Amino acid sequence: MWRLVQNTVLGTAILGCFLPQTVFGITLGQTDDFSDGTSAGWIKPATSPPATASGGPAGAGDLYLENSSTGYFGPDSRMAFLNRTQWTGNYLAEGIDEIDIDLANVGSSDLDIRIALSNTTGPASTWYASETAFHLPADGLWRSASFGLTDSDLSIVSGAGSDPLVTVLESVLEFRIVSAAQAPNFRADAIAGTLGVDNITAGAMCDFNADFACDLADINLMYGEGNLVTGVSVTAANSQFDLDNDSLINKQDITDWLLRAATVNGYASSYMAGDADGLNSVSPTPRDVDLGDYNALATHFDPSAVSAPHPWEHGNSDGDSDIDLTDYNTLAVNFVPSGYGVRVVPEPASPIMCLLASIGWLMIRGRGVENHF
Ligand SMILES: [Ca+2]
Ligand SMILES: [Ca+2]
Ligand SMILES: [Ca+2]
Ligand SMILES: [Ca+2]
Repeated sequence: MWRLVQNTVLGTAILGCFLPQTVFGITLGQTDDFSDGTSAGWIKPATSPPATASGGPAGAGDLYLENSSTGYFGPDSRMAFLNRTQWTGNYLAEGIDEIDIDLANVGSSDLDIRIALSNTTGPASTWYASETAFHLPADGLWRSASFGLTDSDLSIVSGAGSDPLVTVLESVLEFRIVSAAQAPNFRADAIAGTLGVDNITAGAMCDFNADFACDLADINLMYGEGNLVTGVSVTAANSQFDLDNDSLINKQDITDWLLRAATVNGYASSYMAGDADGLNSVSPTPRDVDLGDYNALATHFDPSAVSAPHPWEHGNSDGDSDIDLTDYNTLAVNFVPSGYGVRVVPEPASPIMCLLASIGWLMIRGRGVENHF
């Protein structure tokens, strides 16, 4: 009996090593480019999936997905298609807060594209949809659209009050691309149209150089926009840096970036201002504000900004042109040489536990053979 229980426990532990740790597959940076000629899991439940066509944003030979709708009655009347496979899962854990899609309207009616997400499937579910549609004139030109996944980007359009947005983003089960002109909606308009989509990409707002990492290079790109203490006005060319959407790139955007980047990199708390050498670290690497950070600041101390520009790693935590007492005081207030944001992550199926369980299993199996039960 003891052996039965022990064998069962160990057997279960070993089995756990070989089962997928997550059921669904959303990952930061994943892209559907339709280059294999399939619809890549995008479907229309009542009819055939949309088909690929040639002539995407990269030109002749670049395959894209083309979805048509009739505008009349029946299953093909509405401009919508959806995914219940690789676009499901935990968007928050992956740090995904932006979906980028190349779009072309190859039909004859203007379209207004939104994304919609639910943590269950079907019309009775909680649905969030893009607050603002991406207007797509019927001119056949390819355009790059970004759809945010934050509270200010998405509105609840069904199941109001049942699940907050974070709950849905932690377990997305259906992802839709729809055309809905009048208001946020997970249901598409009945409209005669033909929509081309390509390069559907899961991105992060804190990634400014499109390498699907949020690190030192990105915050320094934000610094390159100008003096972030006085603030920089937003234009069409630099709007990606305005993370809080107040039309000014300033201190609050640095604060937002430090939190978003830490989330993408697996930390439960923000990077701290003053951590001059810490922004390229990824969880579980410890973070600190220590003498190393102080030395970086002291080495580059430049209150008159004679040697400007000063990037983050010089100890310039406020994003202006100097390294001065303000930067020093921030570092001093945040000084924590023992490390910050430390948390213990239980890993029941870690490789070491799997190895130990396997060894225990083999020992018991071996003894069982030897004793002939
Ligand atoms: Ca393509
Ligand atoms: Ca980046
Ligand atoms: Ca540090
Ligand atoms: Ca400064």
